[in-house]
Amino acid sequence: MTDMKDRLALVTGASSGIGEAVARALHGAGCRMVLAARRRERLAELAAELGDAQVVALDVRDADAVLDALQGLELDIAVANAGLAYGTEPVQAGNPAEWSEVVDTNVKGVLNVARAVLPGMIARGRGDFVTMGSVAGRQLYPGGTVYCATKHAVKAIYEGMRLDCAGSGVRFTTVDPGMVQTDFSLVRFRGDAQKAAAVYAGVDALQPADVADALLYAVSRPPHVNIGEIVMWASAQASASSVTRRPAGS
Ligand code: NDP
Ligand code: 8X3
Repeated sequence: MTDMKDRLALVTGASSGIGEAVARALHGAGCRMVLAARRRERLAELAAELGDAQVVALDVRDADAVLDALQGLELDIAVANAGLAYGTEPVQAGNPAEWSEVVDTNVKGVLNVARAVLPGMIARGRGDFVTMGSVAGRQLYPGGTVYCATKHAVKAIYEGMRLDCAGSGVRFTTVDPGMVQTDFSLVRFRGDAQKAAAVYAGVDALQPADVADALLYAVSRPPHVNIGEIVMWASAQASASSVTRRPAGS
């Protein structure tokens, strides 16, 4: 493992779930943290707990705000993790306002962060840019068309950035998990806690710390090694649409 001490690391979506766990893991490995998301108070709580983290309240959909907030930072690691889904309705019953939020966050949000931080990394000849993809970027499932389309786009952006930055010294990694127990489903089901809980019923889903552990492995390899793609599943998940659950009550 490469020494992570004092590396400066940005995590978007650090106010919850996977991003929060990634921030804890990177901080635990010695990184100085920049925590970004919209909910400033949640970031402030995490920063207070970590002791020495910088808080950046931003909406990744706002290209100018992202550029203003991030372009001066001398980042060693950037984790473009912020993302969400709404609903499981088929396209023909979809809500264009929700499509816009999901596409703008999951796709343009990654591009906005990349535009802000890659020039500095390229100038310094090093850096890790990590995208939080999903198995939904590799497979489709019923009710997931728009979300899956955004995660397919994230995979394309990961591949494209590797080509755009070839020879620069910047490493690119996409971490693509299956089901992870977070607030993702609560957001997806627009606050319906019962529906959200049903997603994880009877199955040992991946936990945010599992994803953080894999991501930490990738960014802590020696400089000549680039872990490109990490696909990880709960052991009970065979595909994006196949989960084996324990019978109720067992
Ligand atoms: P959470 O809902 O727990 O976290 C989502 C994070 O994204 C929050 O910190 C939220 O912060 C942030 N976020 C959302 N919209 C914006 C925005 N416009 N600007 C800035 N930050 C934003 O879900 P997860 O931790 O599960 O999701 C994190 C990532 O992991 C997402 O990209 C998701 O697609 C991906 N993923 C999730 C899986 C799962 O099963 N949970 C599986 C595979 C991938 P705030 O609201 O404060 O802005
Ligand atoms: C989020 C989890 O199951 O919708 O990527 O693909 S899932």
